Amino acid sequence: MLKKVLLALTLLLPAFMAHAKDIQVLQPWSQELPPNAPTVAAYFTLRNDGNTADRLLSAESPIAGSAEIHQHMNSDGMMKMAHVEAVNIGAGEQATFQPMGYHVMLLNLSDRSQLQDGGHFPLTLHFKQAGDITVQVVVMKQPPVANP
Ligand SMILES: [Cu+2]
Repeated sequence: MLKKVLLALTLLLPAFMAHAKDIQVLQPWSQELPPNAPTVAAYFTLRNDGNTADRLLSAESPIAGSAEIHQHMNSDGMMKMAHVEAVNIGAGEQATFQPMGYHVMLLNLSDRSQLQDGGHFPLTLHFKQAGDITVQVVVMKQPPVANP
């Protein structure tokens, strides 16, 4: 009996998944920047495995005074960053946060000790349905080769 329960628990906990709810946060990463860069961007793919739409409302990290959801957009040939209120992820859909697209921008950095290649820092994402999900963002010199 106990063995069966343990086996079931093990099957429910795939190592790379952030949590057991409907929203998966895949491959969270950040680009290594010069040591004095004023801000840092975090990227990831959100996948909604559930059958209701969800919404990323905000984010926070202990290494930053604040975090904002941003989008890069081309306006009259100029790339600009705009603050977006929230990002929707429909049932069965995914949203990719990547350079030149959506990103979480970390402002007023208070701890830069992990911001080099191989470092990592926590990032908590607040979803309307799924609640809070905390992931470890890996700092990389080169972007990950393949997106999930
Ligand atoms: Cu930004």
